[in-house]
Amino acid sequence: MFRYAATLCLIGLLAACPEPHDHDHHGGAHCEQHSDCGAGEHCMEGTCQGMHGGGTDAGRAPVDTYVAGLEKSGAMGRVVLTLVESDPLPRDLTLYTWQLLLTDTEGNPIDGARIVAEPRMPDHGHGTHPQFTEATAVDGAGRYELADMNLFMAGVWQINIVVTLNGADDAGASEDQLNFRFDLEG
Ligand SMILES: [Cu+2]
Repeated sequence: MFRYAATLCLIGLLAACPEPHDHDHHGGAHCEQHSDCGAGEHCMEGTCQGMHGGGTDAGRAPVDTYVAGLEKSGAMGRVVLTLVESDPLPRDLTLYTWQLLLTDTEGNPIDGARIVAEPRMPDHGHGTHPQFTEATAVDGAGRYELADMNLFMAGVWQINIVVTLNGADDAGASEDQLNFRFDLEG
C-alpha cells in the first residue's frame, strides 16, 4: 500500500503522497502508564494524549499555598467554601481528611448541601480511588468533612469540588463548583 502510494506520488499525484512522519502521533498510542508515552504526553484512558490538550483539567493554573482557613469562591458565585483544616498538611502522600465550612457570599452558613470532591492530577490525567468522596455534615453550622481522600503521588493535585444546594422552593437544586490545588512534595 505504501509502495503504491509512493508510486502515485512519483507520477505526480501529489495529493496522494503519504506523510509517514505526521500520522501516528495524533491517534494516541496505546499505553498503560505515563512512561509508555513520549515526552510531553501522558497516559489517559489507555491512550497517550498531549499535555496541552484542553479538557477539564487545567494543568497550568497556579497552585495554592495552604493555610488553615483558605477560602474559595464558587464559579457560579453562589457559595464560598473554606478549607478550615487539612489533616495532614498538604505535603505527604497519604489519606487526607478536610474540615470544610460552606457559606453563602455573605458568610451565612449553608446546611443540607451535597458536597462531592474529585481529586485529580491534571499533569498526569488521572484521579484516585475512590474517584469521588462525598462530604458528611459535621455540626449543622455549615461544617462538613471530607474523609480519607487518597493523594498517593507527588505532584500537583487538583481537588475538584461540586456543591449542590437544595432549592429553597420547588425550583429545585442548584450547583456551584470550585477547586483547591496543592503541589505535594511527597
Ligand atoms: Cu500522578
